[in-house]
Parts: sequence; structure tokens; C-alpha cells
Amino acid sequence: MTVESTAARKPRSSNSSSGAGTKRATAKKAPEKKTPAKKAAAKSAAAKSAAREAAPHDAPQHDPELVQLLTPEGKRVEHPEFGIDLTPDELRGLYRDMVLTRRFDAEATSLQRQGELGLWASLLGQEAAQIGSGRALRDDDYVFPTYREHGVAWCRGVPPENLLGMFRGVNNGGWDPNSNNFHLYTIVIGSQTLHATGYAMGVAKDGADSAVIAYFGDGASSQGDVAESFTFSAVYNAPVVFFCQNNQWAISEPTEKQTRVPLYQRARGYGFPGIRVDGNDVLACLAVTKYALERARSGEGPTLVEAFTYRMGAHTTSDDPTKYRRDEEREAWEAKDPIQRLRTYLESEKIADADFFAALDEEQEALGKRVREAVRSMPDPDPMSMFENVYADGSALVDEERAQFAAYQASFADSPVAGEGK
Ligand SMILES: Cc1ncc(C[n+]2csc(CCOP(=O)(O)OP(=O)(O)O)c2C)c(N)n1
Ligand SMILES: [Mg+2]
Repeated sequence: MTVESTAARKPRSSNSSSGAGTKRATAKKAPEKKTPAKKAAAKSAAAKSAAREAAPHDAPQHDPELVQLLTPEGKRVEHPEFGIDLTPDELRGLYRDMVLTRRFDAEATSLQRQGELGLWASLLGQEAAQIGSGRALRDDDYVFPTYREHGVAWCRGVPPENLLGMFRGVNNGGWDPNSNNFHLYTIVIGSQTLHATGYAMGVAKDGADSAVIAYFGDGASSQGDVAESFTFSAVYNAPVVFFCQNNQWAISEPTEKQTRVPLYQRARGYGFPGIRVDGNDVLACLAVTKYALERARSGEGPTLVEAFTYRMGAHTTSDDPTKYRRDEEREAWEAKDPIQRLRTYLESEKIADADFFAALDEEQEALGKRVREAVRSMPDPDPMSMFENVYADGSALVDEERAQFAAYQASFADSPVAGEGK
């Protein structure tokens, strides 16, 4: 069934629950005996409702237009529109990036389990989407991430331990966005697409040839902010790439609850191109993002890239995905693992040898140790510091709250602000 036929299929019926019908239905009636005809009607209504639910499930999944350059089996394939030619060094570099990012992520998950972090949002499974797109960027491009872009942060040169301060609750971010052109993590779903669009409009006004990239998820695609940023960026021809990691889930809501068409096709309605790329193929993600960034730089406006991938772990460490999805789904995606497929390719083409993998294992261990030590030694902030930088010129309400909080803090025997507010 085509997407069009799904949409056109069901004219809304107007005779059932409107006007007098509604009144009659709400009037009190004696309990009715279910006749076979009524039972059949109820059954058919239930079947229709199930069909309505089920109909769109297949539509976004079976799209043939997926850009892929490296199959899940590790075979290099060609695509008629997108190609990439990388040196052995570059290929090994992409593999190293993905392995170290995964290791950092696993370390952070463990640190949360040990009580060192309050929360962690794992990127497990999304390494190719993030490293491929992250390595397509130029230094002068600007990135607006969600809260899960640890691989992109790695590509931007943000020290990984700095990503953990906010999750430990000791700071409000952890890095200077302008040092690496990597904005702070954004928790308000979809809002960073507006920031990116506004920033990109500024870049165009400055006459610069850099580009902007906004990361967001399949769930965020339902937000009004994302729709507004699509409209504005298209109309103003803003140099922005919308990079949607469709990891199939928005906490416990599947993508089918966000859209009736494949997400990349949304772009067409706004007047710019959309491309679906295999989000577990680092080569394809690199090639497609490079192309989209070039379009932005050369004044051709926005592109939507939908990286079709999977969130292998929980939404965050507070979530239990076994409550809403089946093991078989995860297992099917395990076979498409982004790191394993590149390893198979590197080995079969003799681009990397045993020494390379052994050295990388050692590097992983060193990174893990570094991250653990850095987190454990992060100083607790002065509790009063949360009142700083709220208003440039101060505010009576914040002053009042500061005084109340100081008094509360001072009521503890070991208070770091003892004396204040007493
Ligand atoms: C405006 C807003 N609404 C709701 C939430 C709660 N929330 C946090 S993450 C999330 C799901 C986001 O899913 P998706 O965009 O697919 O990104 P993913 O977590 O899968 O990377 C929601 C609803 C929020 N942070 N902000
Ligand atoms: Mg998602």
C-alpha cells in the first residue's frame, strides 16, 4: 500500500456521533442484551480500530530510498547519487571514533549505576549517525545538539568528561559553546531547531559560508518548534541541516505514533529536500551530511536528513524499555550494528590489523579510567551559585528566593553557607 492510498482511504464519517445522535447516546437506557448482530458489529468496529492503528506501521519502515554505502554485513556498495572516497587512515579514524564514543557512553552508564551521575542518556547504537555527521562538519560550522549527541561532541573536541557535569548535577552545561561551536545540550524537545534556524539566518546575514546543523529525534519531529523552524529556514533559505536521528522511539512511543509518512518526506511540503540515510552506516551518514552541508554553504537552503537507526539502550537510565518493546526488535537491530559492520570491512579489506585493534583496546581502557577519575573528582558547586546569572540586573524575586535558600542552608550544622541568612 502506498502512503498516498493510506491517507486517502478513510473519508471521515459524519453521521454517527454528532447532533441528535449524541443526545440519544447519552440518554439513560436499560442494559441491552447483546444480539449476534450487535456482537458482530462490535467485533467489526474493534477490527477497524485495530486496522487504523496498524495501517501506518508499515509505511515508514519499508521505504526503498535508504542511502547505504556499507551493508550490515560489512560490504561496500555504491549509490547512484552519494559516494565517498576515504583513505585507510580516515576509515580507521571513523572506527576509532565510534569505538571510543561507545566506551565513553558505557562508562557513563556505569557511573550512573554507581550513583556518580543522577541520569544518563545513552547513545548506544547511534554511533554511526553521530560520528558520520560529526566528521562531515567544518570547524566553523555550528552545532545545536539534543542531550544525546555525545559522539558529535567527541568530533567537535569537547572533552568527554565535560559532558558529565550536568548529569552529575554540578553545573548547568559543562563547556563553553563558542570554543568548539557546539551549543549546550538542550532538554526541551525540538527547541534547538529554532535556535539553529535563527543562528543560520544570522550566518547568512553575515555573509559567512559556514553552515549550521540541528540534531533532533523522531519524537521531536511532532513538536511545533520543528515545524516552525522548517517553515522559517525554507522561506529564508537558511544554511541549516536538520539531522533527525530516527531511533524508532520517543521514550515509549514508537515512530508510527509521530508520523504517517516517512519522516524525510516531511521536508517536501516545506519546499526543501529530505534524504533518508542508513543511520548505522557511518560512510553513508558522512557522505549525505557533507552533501547537505555543501548545499547550505552554497546558498541552496536547508536539507532534512533522516538517519534511520535504533536506540539500543533505554531512553535514559530512568527508563525500562522491556515494558514497551520486544527483545526480538532489539535483536534484529543488533545484526545491523554500526561498529561491527565497519570492523568486518576493515578486516576483510586488510585496512586494519590486529595491532590496530589491540592499541585501540588500550586506548579505550585509558579513556574509561580518565572519565571515572574526572567524574569522581568534580567539585560540588556552591549551592548559592544557582542564583547567579539569572538576570543581568538582578530581580526582587530572585533576591527573596536567595535569602530564603541561604537561611535554609544555614540551618544545617555542616552548611557551606553557615552564617549567611542567619
Ligand atoms: C517540550 C518537551 N516535551 C516533553 C519532554 C519530555 N521528553 C524528554 S525526551 C522525550 C522523547 C524525545 O524523543 P525523540 O525526539 O525521539 O529523541 P530520543 O530521546 O529518542 O533521542 C520527551 C517526550 C521534553 N523534554 N520537552
Ligand atoms: Mg527517538
